[in-house]
Amino acid sequence: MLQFAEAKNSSLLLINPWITDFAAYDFWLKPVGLLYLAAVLRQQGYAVRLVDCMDRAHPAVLQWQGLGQPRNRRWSTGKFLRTPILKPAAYQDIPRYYSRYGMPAEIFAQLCLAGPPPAAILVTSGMTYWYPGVQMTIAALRRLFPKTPILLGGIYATLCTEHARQFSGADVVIAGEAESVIHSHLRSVLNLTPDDNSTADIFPALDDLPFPAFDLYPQLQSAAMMTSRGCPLRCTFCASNLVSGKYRWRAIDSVLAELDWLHHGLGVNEFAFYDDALLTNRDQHFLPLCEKMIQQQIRATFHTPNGLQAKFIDATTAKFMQQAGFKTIRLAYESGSVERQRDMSKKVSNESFARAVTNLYAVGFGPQELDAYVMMALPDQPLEEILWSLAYVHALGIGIRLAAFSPIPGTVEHERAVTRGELASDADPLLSNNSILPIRLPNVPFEIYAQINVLAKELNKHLLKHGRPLAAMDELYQRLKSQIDLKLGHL
Ligand code: B12
Repeated sequence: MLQFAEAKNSSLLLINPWITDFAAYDFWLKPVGLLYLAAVLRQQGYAVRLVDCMDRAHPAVLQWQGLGQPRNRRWSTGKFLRTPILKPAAYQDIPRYYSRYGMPAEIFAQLCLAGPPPAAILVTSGMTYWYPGVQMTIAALRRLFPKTPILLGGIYATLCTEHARQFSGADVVIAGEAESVIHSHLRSVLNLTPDDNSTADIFPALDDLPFPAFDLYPQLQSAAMMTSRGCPLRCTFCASNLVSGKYRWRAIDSVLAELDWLHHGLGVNEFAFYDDALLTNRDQHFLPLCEKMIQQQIRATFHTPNGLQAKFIDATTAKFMQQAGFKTIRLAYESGSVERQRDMSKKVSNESFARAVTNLYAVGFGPQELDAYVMMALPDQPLEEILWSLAYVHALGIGIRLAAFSPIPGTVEHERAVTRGELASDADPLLSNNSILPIRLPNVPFEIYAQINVLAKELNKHLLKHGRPLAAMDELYQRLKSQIDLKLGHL
């Protein structure tokens, strides 16, 4: 048996797998969880290497495309490379192309083989319905390293653990946050025994964790940050409490030190906050953090792709966000139905939402920076509820981001869908893809939802072009409703 001290010579290969979906776009996508593990393992003496299939800025990927720099859109976002692939049987009726997104397979193989042979391979996973990408990645790794143990963790592994054990191809599947347990799993996989001083299994507080190992990227254009983990709310559709444990937050100085390292040390100018509840502890956490970011004059831009809770955006918060350099602000609205808002978790009301928008407008934000998530195809959701919500958001002068609902295993809505007989309890995780609208109303065809999507896009275009809404709320709602009624009449 190897001694623990020998772990210090063990080389580990960390992999962010390909995505398989109908669409995927790089909104500052980074495998933060895997990078935390990389940093912890490095601290414990392992030699770690990262191959991120979704790294658009990797020199080998750019060279393959004949590019010097990635083709970026606003704020270093951009399209992933796309390879059309056959649709899984569960998607045969969906009239859309299906693809594998990320680096070409030959580049992936080259990069995996470029270092010393790994003692073990750690693969992360994202959305549950991206599991075919995980399977493909693991199959490719098996061909390259037939005898090396492969460990799988991440969101799919956590929410669909049994499915992953059966179908992913990994040797070991580990659910949940793993900084505190990864070392003991590796010890057993690698047949290592601990040395006497090993404290690796003591659960680390967030501030004891090293910064996520972003320095493993050869070129970095954006980074994702987490100033907190978990969420105190229990929204019926959300799985945050199943994947992220209890709500807790980091010391501001630690967040600032990480920001400083990423910005001045690694040259990153675009930052996405991945927190589930960035504003919850506003007075002790977010506002003092912004204040220091402003004092330190960090010349970077900040984005909140995960929806913010509107009720916390008062005049001061809006002012601080503007001064600190926030450029993409997404608000969690979900639905204008008061009953639905109450049932979901009471996190938002139409009044608190409108107040947040007014406060953000007052400090100079506009449709370029602001949009709101509106959920579509929720259980028993009348079309009128969606249209009313769209009209409400647009009339306030901000963009609409339609987020189709899908029941995530382990959530209240999943349970409800199973009880109502709309979903099998062991349904294929592919059916949790929001693109396929798994819980749409039985008498409403797919085309109607597609049309609502088109209408939302048209409203957004109008707002960006003219800087003001197409019409006031009531008129707008009537217009949307008559357009959808017309379409329904034609079908
Ligand atoms: C940031 C985020 C995003 C980002 C992108 C994140 C990404 N890299 O893909 C954005 C904002 C773009 C996004 C979008 C969406 N998201 Co999102 N998102 C999150 C969020 C808030 C955090 C994920 C994260 O980075 N966590 C931080 C790290 C530290 O945790 P971690 O990755 O889990 O890693 C830990 C463990 O898993 C483990 N681990 C990880 N890797 C490995 C590997 C090994 C070997 C081991 C042993 C362990 C291990 O250890 C890590 C450290 O503790 C989660 C909620 C949550 N709290 O997890 C939702 C979540 C993943 N998203 C979700 C949803 C629904 C969506 C959307 C569909 C929303 C919508 N309707 O539009 C879209 C779809 C995106 C798409 N199709 O491209 C769902 C999951 C859905 C599903 N079926 O899987 C979640 C769970 C939230 C929810 N509503 O319940 N999302």
